[in-house]
Amino acid sequence: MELFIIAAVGLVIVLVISILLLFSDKPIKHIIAEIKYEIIYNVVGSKALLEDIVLREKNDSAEIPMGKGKVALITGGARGIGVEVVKKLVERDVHVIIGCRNVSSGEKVFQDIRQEGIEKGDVKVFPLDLASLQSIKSFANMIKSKYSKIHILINNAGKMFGPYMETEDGFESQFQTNYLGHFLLTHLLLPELKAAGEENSKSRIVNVSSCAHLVGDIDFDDINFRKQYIASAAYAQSKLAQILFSNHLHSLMKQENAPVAVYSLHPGIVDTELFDGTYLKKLAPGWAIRMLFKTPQQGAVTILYASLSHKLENHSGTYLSNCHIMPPCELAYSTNLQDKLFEYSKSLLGIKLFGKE
Ligand SMILES: NC(=O)c1ccc[n+]([C@@H]2O[C@H](COP(=O)([O-])OP(=O)(O)OC[C@H]3O[C@@H](n4cnc5c(N)ncnc54)[C@H](OP(=O)(O)O)[C@@H]3O)[C@@H](O)[C@H]2O)c1
Ligand SMILES: *[C@@H]1O[C@H](CO)[C@@H](O)[C@H](O)[C@H]1NC(C)=O
Ligand SMILES: *[C@@H]1O[C@H](CO)[C@@H](O)[C@H](O)[C@H]1NC(C)=O
Ligand SMILES: *[C@@H]1O[C@H](CO)[C@@H](O)[C@H](O)[C@H]1NC(C)=O
Ligand SMILES: CC(=O)N[C@H]1CO[C@H](CO)[C@@H](O)[C@@H]1O
Repeated sequence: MELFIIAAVGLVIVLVISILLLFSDKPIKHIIAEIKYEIIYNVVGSKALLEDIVLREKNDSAEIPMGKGKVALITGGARGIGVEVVKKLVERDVHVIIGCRNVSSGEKVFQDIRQEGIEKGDVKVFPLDLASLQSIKSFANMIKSKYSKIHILINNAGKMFGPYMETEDGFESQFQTNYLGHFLLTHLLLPELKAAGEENSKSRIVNVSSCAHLVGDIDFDDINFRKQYIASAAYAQSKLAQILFSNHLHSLMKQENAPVAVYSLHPGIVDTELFDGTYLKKLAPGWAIRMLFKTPQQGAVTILYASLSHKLENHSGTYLSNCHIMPPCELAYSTNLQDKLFEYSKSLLGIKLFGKE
């Protein structure tokens, strides 16, 4: 039954988009590329949905240990999956820092948590807009002045699709919000992460990527998609870049013998506002989405697992889905591509030594 709904919804979306595109005034090459991406996304998405359905119940009961004394920083903790991550971390007695664009919405999240009667933990909210390198630097300075140790960094904030847009720094907005902004944030906070880690209890960097990385590639000649913008290709590129970076950073930390573990993950296909404005939301009936997608609470589980589970202590550098270590795509292992992207990102940001200044 679920298989049938997934196939039907996917087919309708591909058809409708193909028809719409044929009537648009885009060049035929662009139309073919968009349709190709649409088909591949539907295949990858359907596979991920099935995986979630098969594995989801097991992980609703995933064991998440307490985190008393730990400080966790999450980007985008005031909406979507992030809210549920914050709530569960506070329940586990963690001190949570939320970086988000609207500080009062972050504070509202904390009020709601206290109103639910959860007395443990704490939440502090600071302004962060990943679409502004200046904002990221101010945010990091603020955090560094208040905290000497950060045990968990959760790079969660993200943006999907949408019309072509460049940030104030001149980068395609998904590339900067999902990848480059987190690259800079991780660079700036690495000293505090290193300070918090211990030999047998490493600090952790958790990158919320996506199964969409499977269809991604890195286009160094046109990283901002100025020549031909395909929103889904740009999203996939940004999510692949996160995983490449995770893997590279893992090697770097190992070389330095630094007590920092890194994980990247796919949270599942989750019913959040991330899909607002997509054809999926416009065409698929609400009941089908509720039946097939994870709730934000379920989407938070793998992130919490990566943040706190003892079982992962010796598994830095892995990619998780449904609390399960999974192989990412072949490209993610390419050390050539990892190195190239790492050097390229450093040069874009004017960073000489990563994590040191
Ligand atoms: N939902 C899914 O099915 C799915 C699947 C795979 C991966 N993911 C990934 O999971 C993560 C969370 O997604 P979600 O589903 O919770 O999406 P969501 O409900 O749309 O929330 C997105 C979050 O990102 C923040 N954000 C966006 N742009 C930002 C910016 N410029 N600066 C700071 N924060 C910004 C938002 O904060 P504001 O409140 O300031 O807007 C919000 O907290 C994303 O990385 C997404 O790619 C989601
Ligand atoms: C910020 O969040 C608060 C609380 O959720 C909300 O009332 C307000 O409208 C938001 N402001 C903006 C500019 O979105
Ligand atoms: C996570 O990805 C960001 C880019 O999105 C990168 O800057 C950061 O170093 C990565 N961290 C890890 C541990 O992979
Ligand atoms: C991780 O590896 C160390 C060193 O080999 C070992 O002492 C420790 O018990 C391992 N931890 C877990 C949770 O497996
Ligand atoms: C923490 C936990 O229980 N994770 C489980 C999620 O589902 C997979 C697949 O069944 C299990 O192998 C994991 O152990």
